[in-house]
This record gives sequence, C-alpha cells and structure tokens, in this order.
Amino acid sequence: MLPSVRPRRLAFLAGLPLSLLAATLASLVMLGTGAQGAVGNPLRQFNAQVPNCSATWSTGLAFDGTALIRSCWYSNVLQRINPADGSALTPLTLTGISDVASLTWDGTRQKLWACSGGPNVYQIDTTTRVATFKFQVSSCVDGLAYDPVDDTLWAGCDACTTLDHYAITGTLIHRFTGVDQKLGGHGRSGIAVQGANLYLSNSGGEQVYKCTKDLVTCTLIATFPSTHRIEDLECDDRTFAPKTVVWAQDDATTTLIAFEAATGSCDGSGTPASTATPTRTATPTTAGASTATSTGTATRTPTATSTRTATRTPTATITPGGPTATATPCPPGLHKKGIC
Ligand SMILES: [Ca+2]
Repeated sequence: MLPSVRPRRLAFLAGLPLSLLAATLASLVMLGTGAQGAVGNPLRQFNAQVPNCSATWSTGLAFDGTALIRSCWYSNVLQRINPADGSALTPLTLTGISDVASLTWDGTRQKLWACSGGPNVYQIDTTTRVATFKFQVSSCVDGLAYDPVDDTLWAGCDACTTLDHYAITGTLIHRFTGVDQKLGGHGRSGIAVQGANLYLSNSGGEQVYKCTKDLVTCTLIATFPSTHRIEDLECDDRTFAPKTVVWAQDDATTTLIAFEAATGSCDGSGTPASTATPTRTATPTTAGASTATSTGTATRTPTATSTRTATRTPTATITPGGPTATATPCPPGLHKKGIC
C-alpha cells in the first residue's frame, strides 16, 4: 500500500523555522479559504469512484468539457469521472502509449496533450483512443497545460524550481527559474491556464497559487487538505458555470477538489459556457494499471533530490515516430534527472 504520510513531509515540517512552521500550519487549517474574495473557495470535493493507481501515483488531470480525466503512472488507461459527483464514467484504454503523467485538454483541437516517460509529449485522440508522439521537452511529469490564448503549452518537471513555456510544436519560448520562490518556497507541481492567469500548485505546501503569466505576481488562493502531494490542475468553466474552477488532485488518493477561479472562461474569451452533463455509460471494468487492490509497495521520499520508487517495471509500447531511447519509462526518480 502507499504510505499515508510521507516521511519527507514530516522532516520538512521539523526543519522549518518556527515562524514559517506557524504560517504553514495556519495555511493547513485554512483548507482552501480564499485569499482574495471568492477565488480559491472550494466548491466541490469528492473521492472519485475509480480505482486508485496501483503502487504508483496520479499526476494527470484534465477536463474535456463534460468529464474529468485522470491518469496513472505506467498505465495506458485513462479514468473518466463525472464532475458532478465523482462517479465513474467509461474509461479510455489507449494504444500507442503505456505511461501517462500530466494531462491537459486542448479545446482548440478537441484532443488531450499528455506527458509520458518524463519528457515525451503525446497527443491523444479520445475518440479513437490513439496516442501519438509529438516531441520531447525538458520534462513534463507534473505539469503540462494547454494555453488557448496563444496556442502554446506550459510544462515542468517534478516538484522543481522551473516552469517552461513552449510553442505548440515543442520549441522552447522561455524558461522561468526560481519559481519555487514565488510559491512559498516549494517546488512547482501542477499547471493550469485560465485566460491571462496561470494556476500553479506546489509540492510540499500542497497549495494553489494564481500567477500572472510573467510570474511577477503570484497569490496564494487555496490549500489542499492532504498529507500527500497536490499534483495536476485543470481549468473547468462548464461544471459550475457561470463560475470557473480549477480542479486539483491528490497524487496518492482519488480525492479531487474544485477551487473557484477568477471570473472568466478558461480561454479568456468571456463568460463561461453552460454546463454540459456527462452521460454515465458504464462502470469501468478495465484493469490496466488501475486495480482496486494493490500488492505492490512504493516509497516516495520528497526531498529535492529524492527518488520516486515504484516496484513495477512496465514495458512500454514503442510508438512509431516516438523516441526509441525512451521506449521504457524511467523509474520515477530519474525523470527530473534527465537520464531517461
Ligand atoms: Ca491538467
């Protein structure tokens, strides 16, 4: 089973100066209290009725306009979740990919972008359920977000200090460094876009910040009530319309929380569209890497140079046109080291 409390987190608290420890504990007690009006208020929280990842973690969450889509490391199965109540929708079993980390919905192309194996960016057609390799980035384990304003992608490594902005073709536009200093001193994890706003989560503080795209201004808006890591984020302007939310995920459970975002649609075009109701077609039965019970063990020691160690060593499917050097996904801890 996955550890309910990560030792590194306790070490982190023990090592904090008293003043910072008090501030951190205070933020944990706030549990999602908006720091600026309604922005950051938790509008919905549930444990999605889908199997938890088997001895691995989930660092991928997307919203396609009707359903939340959740990934598991080393699995080609994407879970679909009803955002109204967390009930399970029919999952997507993909071909062309065997490991999915972060996820983001591209409303322009009506396709998913996904991170796999550490640096590999794929595009997923949710109708055909085929994943196609597109390009490599430095890393996209925790964060990959489509920006509909200028048709670009934001990406980043696992709980690290940088944030990368890419053209849709994979060309690096700009790398922001020292991002952790904008996020309470914790490494950045999830990324979501809402018009002119970036939402960034951190790993260690389990917090969500709203930032300007130049990262000059970042404001704490919410704290995720978890002892695990908060990971991927996703903008949703349908479920609570005319309000927009940013969904956030716990990496070790199926807990999802919708935090109220700033006024405006995800693409910044104006008023959010009306709600679309997903159809619950079936209860997922596909096992893949997502099984209700796990006999595997995993340790995850969150330090700056830590490793995520999973017992499974899956064999990846080599996608035509994809990078043969990364056909087998890296062990988790190697992702941000750029080895694989
Ligand atoms: Ca996302």
